[in-house]
Amino acid sequence: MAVRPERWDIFCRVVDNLGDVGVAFRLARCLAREQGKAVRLWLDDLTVLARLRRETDISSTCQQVDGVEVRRWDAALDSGEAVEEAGIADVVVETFGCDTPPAYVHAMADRRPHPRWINLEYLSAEEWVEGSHALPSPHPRYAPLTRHFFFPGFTAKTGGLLRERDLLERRDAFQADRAAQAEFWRGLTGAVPPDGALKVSLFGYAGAPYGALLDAMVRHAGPVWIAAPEGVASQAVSAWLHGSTQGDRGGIQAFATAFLDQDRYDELLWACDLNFVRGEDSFVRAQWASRPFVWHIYPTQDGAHWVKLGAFLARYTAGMDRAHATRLTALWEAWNRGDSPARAWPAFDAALPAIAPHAEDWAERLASRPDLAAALVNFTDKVLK
Ligand code: TRH
Repeated sequence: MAVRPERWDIFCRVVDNLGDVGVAFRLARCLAREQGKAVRLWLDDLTVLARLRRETDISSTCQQVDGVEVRRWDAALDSGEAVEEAGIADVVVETFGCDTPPAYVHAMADRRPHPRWINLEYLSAEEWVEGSHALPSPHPRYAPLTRHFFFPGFTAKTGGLLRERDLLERRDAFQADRAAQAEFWRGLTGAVPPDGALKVSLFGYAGAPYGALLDAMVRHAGPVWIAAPEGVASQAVSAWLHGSTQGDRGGIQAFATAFLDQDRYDELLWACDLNFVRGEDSFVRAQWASRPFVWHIYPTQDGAHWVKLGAFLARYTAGMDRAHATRLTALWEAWNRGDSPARAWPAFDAALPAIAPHAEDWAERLASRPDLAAALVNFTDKVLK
């Protein structure tokens, strides 16, 4: 008799921006495509997914998007009236502490065996993550129903990073294929970068010194080709171009482009020599692109993001030539403070040829570990069963 695939429910409530959904969808797709799970992704805001995957129907309560069953997480689920119809999964994942709907939790407590229950946390390079990863937290009211914390991370004592099985192979093929890259650039900007141009993608938060960076890049020895997908970065590029969405200024060819589909954004990262990224998902994708990058961390009111930024820089620059590490850190810190990179950019620019191999080594080291979806399945199979 055929064994039915294990059923997984992933809950994601949009806090802010795009990354919560970006990460949750990527996880759901890996679990469905690569781990053979029957996955339902419950989203409270389908418009964010529609930005990342244009095929999404924001009016639908249940749809297939790229092999993932996407359900609208609405009041009916919260009130409990839709819980019976929906049924309870074998494994329940709440992302970023979004709190599984209480009526659903109540039904989980009644189900035997209890579903395995995971809280997938935000990514951090901080040391304390290893001590918190995989810890149990019995539900105060429904014990022994227990939630386990699962942390992405950069070490073997964490859950690792999301990485589709064929990602690195597709990356290598694209980065070796000049014709594919030329076609990509033609599709995105209408033109192909000149040979030897420094190709840069820009994605970040409000407050980053975009104009000052472009001014500093004018001093780069050679042509610079900048692509900024629709958002605060593209608005800053247009302002720098005096209102145009593309143009040449001081040897810099800059483009305010359309927002790319999530998978095509990978190609932008692979096609560039340097990527400015932000948050969590693009931050990870830039590392898989195996190219130098600058991370605009999601700023928090309490300033805790500085500790998080420092923790990642410590891991990322370990083993790097100290002078190069200092130059990279100076640019990252100026970028995150919103300070002009007029001083930090030239030093970083000069070190780029030496930093590039480090980015490749870093990606290779990360790729030696299981991907997050596989680690999560292993955890729910081996540890929780
Ligand atoms: O949008 P973000 O700032 O999301 C952030 C993070 O999730 C962070 O962890 C969270 O605390 C905060 O929100 C509330 O950055 P992030 O994580 O890079 O997500 C952006 C998504 O957009 C990512 O999946 C890549 C995708 N993207 C595209 O699909 N096309 C594009 O053109 C661009 C620029 C990005």
